[in-house]
Amino acid sequence: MTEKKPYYITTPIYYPSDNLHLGHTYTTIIADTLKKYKEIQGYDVFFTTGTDEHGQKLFQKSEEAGKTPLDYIDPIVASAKELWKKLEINYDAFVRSTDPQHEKNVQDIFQKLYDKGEIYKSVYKGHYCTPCESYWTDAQLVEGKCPDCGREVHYHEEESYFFKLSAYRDRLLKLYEDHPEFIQPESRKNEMINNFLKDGLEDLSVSRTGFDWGVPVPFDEKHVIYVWIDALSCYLTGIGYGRVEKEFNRYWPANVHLVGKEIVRFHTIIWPALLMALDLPLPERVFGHGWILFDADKMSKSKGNVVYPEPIIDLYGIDALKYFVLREFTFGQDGNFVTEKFIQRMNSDLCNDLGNLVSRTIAMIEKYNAGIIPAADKKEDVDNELIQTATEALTIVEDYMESLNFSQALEEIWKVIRRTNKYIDETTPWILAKEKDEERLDTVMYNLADSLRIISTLLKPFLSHTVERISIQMNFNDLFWEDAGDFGKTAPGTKVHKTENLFPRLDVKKEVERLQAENKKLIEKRKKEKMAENNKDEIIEETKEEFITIDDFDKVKLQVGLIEKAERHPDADKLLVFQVKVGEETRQIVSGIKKWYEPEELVGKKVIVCMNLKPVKLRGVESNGMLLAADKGEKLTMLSVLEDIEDGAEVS
Ligand code: ME8
Repeated sequence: MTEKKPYYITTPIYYPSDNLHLGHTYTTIIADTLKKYKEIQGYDVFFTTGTDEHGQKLFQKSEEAGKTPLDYIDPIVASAKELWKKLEINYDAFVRSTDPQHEKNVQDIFQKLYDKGEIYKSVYKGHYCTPCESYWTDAQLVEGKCPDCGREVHYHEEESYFFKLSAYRDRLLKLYEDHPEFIQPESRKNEMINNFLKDGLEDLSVSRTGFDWGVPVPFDEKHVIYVWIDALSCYLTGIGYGRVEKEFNRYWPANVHLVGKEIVRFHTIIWPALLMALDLPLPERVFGHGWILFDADKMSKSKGNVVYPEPIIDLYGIDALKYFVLREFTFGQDGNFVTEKFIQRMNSDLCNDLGNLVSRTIAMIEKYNAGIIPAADKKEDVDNELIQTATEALTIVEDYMESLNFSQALEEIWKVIRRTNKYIDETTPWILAKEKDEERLDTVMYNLADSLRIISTLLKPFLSHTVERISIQMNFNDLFWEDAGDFGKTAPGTKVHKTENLFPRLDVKKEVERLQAENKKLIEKRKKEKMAENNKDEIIEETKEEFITIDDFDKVKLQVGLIEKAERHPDADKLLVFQVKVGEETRQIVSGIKKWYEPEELVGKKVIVCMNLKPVKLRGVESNGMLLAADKGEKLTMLSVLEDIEDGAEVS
């Protein structure tokens, strides 16, 4: 027997600052599906995931809860593991970064880098964003705020160890050039080059002194190792780095690091540079997928738009959730989670297309052939078309899977499903039965059964439960991947029997309400549990960033203005240029509302003006202030006043 080739997949190790949501589940489902797919293809796959448990943010969270960090983190880690169990995620290593073995390995890595002269001590100066645990330079700040999360930063200086990242710029550029597949999708590579590498790289601060919830620097206990060396090393420690050399050498380098787009930078700049410094081979590729958005916004607990996977699994099963996330979101791009779409896809793709095909096929074989799959002897052209679509799908699916395009791979399988359904309509078995053309009817039944075999085989890595349920009814024993490229592998004489419908037909409105209610219930339940644990009446910290104080509000100067003049912007289709009288003064304001208003419509209208917005030039025309408008997605409408009031009046 030939030895199986190793294949190594990782997900990020997630922060256990809160229960994991649909976003984390997305990456993990992708990794698990890829694992199943590679295993079916004969690889020996290792899959590492875990939790990233150090850092100031987690420390602060635990302090707010009045707990030690581990007391705070442990239940969240347990619930993450519970979730993966519920989803039948088949990981091989779950690295907790607080695991003593991992911590020791991280210290060894740090020591090794220091001994090699890759790390040196200096002073870090910059603007620090606590939630992101990142320092930013003046130039990187956006309007004085953190460029990643938009929150307040504070200036800070501290002694720190630095990794000589700057020395790796040219090697990184060469890596991208020699291995175009290293960063995927391609667009992310350009982002990395343009945003971070083009103008040179700075050395990276890799230790902190302000808190001690981290792995101590082995030769200077005043410092803890800053999160990224600690977190990224999980990909090594998960497969036994410094511990089980044989296992490590077998699986390293990784074939795919799956990550969300926001941490591509860490995985394609810092990580390969660290590996180069450690003289370790580099991973084959880093895939930065897009975000699952909710109402076009990133899911976050503070925004109250978290979707938890548990209610979806409880109500509709693992396969429905997997199918939706793998099919709906084009891998690499952002996509909106819309509950209606989830239910609609269950109805159209799972219930109508797949479910109906299975139940119609089995019902007909039972009716016309006493439940025994007949042999096929009387072929017609229409059969060849079906056979071609069915047998060609294998290589197309493989190609899509090679580029991790799960959505298109599933679409390809659905092409076969839809083609097979069409075949029933084209061959009209009920008429063949009426006309007693038994030979032809047998051929049609056989072709349907064998197409279902191919479909089931191709679906195995994606929807294993569904395939199992089809296999029980169709009496498929072994479904071999390679056989999906051949027609005629189903043995005539196989007995089928109908037991259940695969997917029920759902009432969209009712189910949307039900699912949203269940998600809300879970959010409330988790909130209450936390309150009970922390002995609090109300969890204020979760939502505090949503509120501003009256002092904050007072900072915004709003006044009533009279539009005296409105014209099209000379260089921009979407912009209008207004002259707005506000009491004694007249302001020039540029506004992006051309799509909704003709300039003439607005002259003479009273509007609300934000007076103290920093002046900007928009396509070369200066704008001093902002006109307020209400946004209803499709339509913008200008804000005005109910009663006539002098321009210049203050809005408060
Ligand atoms: O960044 N859509 O952890 P994290 C899609 N600990 N994917 C999402 C998502 C969303 N809305 N939200 C989260 C960290 N993810 C570090 C990683 S790795 C050495 C250290 C997924 O808890 C996605 O994979 O913030 C993203 O990169 C990851 O969760 C971030 O998880």
